Amino acid sequence: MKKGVLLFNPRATNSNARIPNSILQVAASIDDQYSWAIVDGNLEKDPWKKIEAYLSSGNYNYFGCTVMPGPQLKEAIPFSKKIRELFPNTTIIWGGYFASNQYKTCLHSGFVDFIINGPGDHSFPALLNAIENKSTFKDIKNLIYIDDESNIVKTAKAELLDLDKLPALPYDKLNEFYPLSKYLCKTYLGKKTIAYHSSFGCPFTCSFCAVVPIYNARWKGKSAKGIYDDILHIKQKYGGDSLEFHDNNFFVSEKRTVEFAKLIAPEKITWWGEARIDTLNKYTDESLKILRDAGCKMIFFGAETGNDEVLKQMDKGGTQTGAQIIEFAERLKKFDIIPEYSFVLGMPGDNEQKVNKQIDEDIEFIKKIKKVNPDTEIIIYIYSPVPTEGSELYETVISSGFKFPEKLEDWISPQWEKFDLRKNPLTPWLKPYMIDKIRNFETVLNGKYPSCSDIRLTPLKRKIIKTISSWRYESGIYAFPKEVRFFHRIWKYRQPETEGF
Ligand code: B12
Ligand code: SF4
Repeated sequence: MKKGVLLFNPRATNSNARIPNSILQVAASIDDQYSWAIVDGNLEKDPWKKIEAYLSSGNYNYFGCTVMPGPQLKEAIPFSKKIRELFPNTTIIWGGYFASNQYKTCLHSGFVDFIINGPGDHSFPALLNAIENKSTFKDIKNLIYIDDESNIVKTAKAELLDLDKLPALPYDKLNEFYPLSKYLCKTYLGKKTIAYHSSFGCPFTCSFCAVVPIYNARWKGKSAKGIYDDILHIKQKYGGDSLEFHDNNFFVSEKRTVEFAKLIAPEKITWWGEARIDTLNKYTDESLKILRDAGCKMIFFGAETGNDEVLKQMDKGGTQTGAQIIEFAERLKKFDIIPEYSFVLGMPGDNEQKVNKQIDEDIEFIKKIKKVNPDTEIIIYIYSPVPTEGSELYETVISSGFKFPEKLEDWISPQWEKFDLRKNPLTPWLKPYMIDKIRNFETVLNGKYPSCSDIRLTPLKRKIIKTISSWRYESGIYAFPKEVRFFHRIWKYRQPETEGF
């Protein structure tokens, strides 16, 4: 008899749990063939207790875990290891960005049996069926495993699936495990924010991006009508009033975005998504106006840097330029859409002086943007390499002496945890004084311009922190901003760069 599948979403956040779309989509893929249960680490005090109870029941012999870098590893690694020890007959399958990008380390751990490399919608049921029927794995696409000769086998990538033809996400069944109301959280967008994912991949190849090795510049989106129907269902049945698109790049198709905006406009829903500056800059004024009128309040963009040479090194060049980044921030002001610009500082350079100079230039560039559009939200990341084997940037990184951990458990050591959060990248070219400079500037910037996404900061608190940070921001004296940090700490300032969104 076929046994059940236990799906686990390790804790990624301490507050505001989002709908766990990754495992929910995986659940949808097997819903008609296997029984399944979900344990969501974001909503459990002691998820291990629950996992142990499910596995002890004898009704589950597959454990599927979604894993992105960072805090999710703190549960994914020890729990999978314990399952191997206590329930050795359970097959352990990992999916998600960390598993796909760090597949060698995962498989050599001895407690990850299979990795779904990219979308699991067809591959996961195919894998379960192959195990049940004792048939071969090599023809299953998007799969990585160790074969009988101890070789790692990476099977062919599947064509991107038609999202309109995939089964609907089982929201109602999720609601039986965890009330959906717990996932509709209060954000700056609304009181019950829905997290929704409407496309696979991204058509671009930025050399620092973890999406590239998985999707190889491919993108496929669900139809505007399909998205609208899903959102309407959640709105009507569960009261969702606002929306975060979790797509890597929601705005690829102007036609689809505008069509969706026209459909959603009467619903009075405020929404947010991620885009490219060069893509959105091609949208007509009319389209941008339609988006804003339909509730699009803020859009996240990877601005990365103002230096055209570095943009080229990042493979962002050609169409995105420093001048365009500034002009576009100004253009969006006209439409009352807030640009949320993220920057990647600390890219490799020919020598120490060059790396440091680039950081100074990026800081000045960010200040220029704030001048033309002070509402622009700025997110600063420190460059953390991703293993895009074969890319020029990856070769530069490896030749500088940088090495990823060789053992899976090393990823949960404190220093690698910081790497995951893009806080301390452990890259040899970045000296401690440079990291301090970036962090100090970020603190002062967040003081002078507190994020509008921090809904806990009252107008008075905003005013106080802005006032005390102003002189540092204007004078460029960012070192030791203890007084700003003090207020951030006591008021628990929210940083979208580590907490997500
Ligand atoms: C939602 C989200 C979060 C949420 C997590 C909410 C939750 N789970 O409760 C929050 C906001 C907490 C978060 C945080 C972070 N995130 Co995040 N996050 C995402 C986001 C936007 C969506 C994930 C999602 O739901 N996708 C929708 C599902 C349907 O797609 P999917 O995950 O790819 O799943 C499919 C396949 O991968 C596969 N699959 C996935 N899991 C599994 C499991 C099994 C068993 C199987 C069989 C298959 C399978 O099948 C699925 C269906 O086809 C992604 C970007 C993206 N578009 O995916 C980034 C992303 C995963 N995050 C990323 C990162 C780096 C982080 C952070 C570590 C850093 C940061 N600053 O963003 C932080 C960590 C901080 C913290 N406190 O945890 C990166 C990972 C990059 C990398 N180097 O690998 C991504 C790719 C964003 C990016 N482009 O940089 N994140
Ligand atoms: S546009 Fe964004 S998601 Fe696409 S490859 Fe570049 S950084 Fe990654």
